[in-house]
Amino acid sequence: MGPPASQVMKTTENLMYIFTWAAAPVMAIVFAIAIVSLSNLHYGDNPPAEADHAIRNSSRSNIVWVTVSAILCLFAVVGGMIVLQHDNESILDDHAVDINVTGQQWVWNYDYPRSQGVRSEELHLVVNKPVVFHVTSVDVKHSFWIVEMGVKVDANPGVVTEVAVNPNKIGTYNVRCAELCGLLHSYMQNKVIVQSQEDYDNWLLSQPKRNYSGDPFPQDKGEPSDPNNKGGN
Ligand SMILES: [Cu+2]
Repeated sequence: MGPPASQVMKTTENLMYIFTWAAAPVMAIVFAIAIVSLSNLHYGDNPPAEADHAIRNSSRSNIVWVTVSAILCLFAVVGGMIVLQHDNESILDDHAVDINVTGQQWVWNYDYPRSQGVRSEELHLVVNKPVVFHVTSVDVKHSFWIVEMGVKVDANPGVVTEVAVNPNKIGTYNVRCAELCGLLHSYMQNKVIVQSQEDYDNWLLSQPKRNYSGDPFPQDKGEPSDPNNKGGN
């Protein structure tokens, strides 16, 4: 995976680093106890009497154990909520761009509302402009995943799910399907191009228009027999 291409992914990555380092001493203690227990360094063939459980019977060590666990859990919950809050901010942003995402075995298609019906198989986004994805599927369950942006949401037939992100780095990234959806599931991937507003506008102008009104979801799914359908590539 390349470097993070959104603040959400950056924060998620930081959170993972923090948890890895926080978990490292716990792992060290567990391994140390396991090694001592499995070796002859311990009590050997003469274990102590059953009543001799200095740690299990100590209320002080129990209090410390419960308090530390609670603080770590609370930290995980609050950290996760802060990360997810970034998504919500993008959804509520008035300047957010809406893009309809349709999964089908085994491609992703993108429709750009207010573009007179531009549809692409390669996702184009504007740098530093929040985008809200309206995601659905025309056949089985898929999962829309922009790897480097930390975006992942189910694509279910008959339902529109939403997810938002603010791409903050110009470049080319990856979309994958994250839900096993049939034979060619592993090939269900394409590129995301994050570009400047100017490049994006030029790209949009250069695309064939299908002249659909820009409703949230077109009834026309682009059947090959439709003479007006020059979308896709
Ligand atoms: Cu899929």
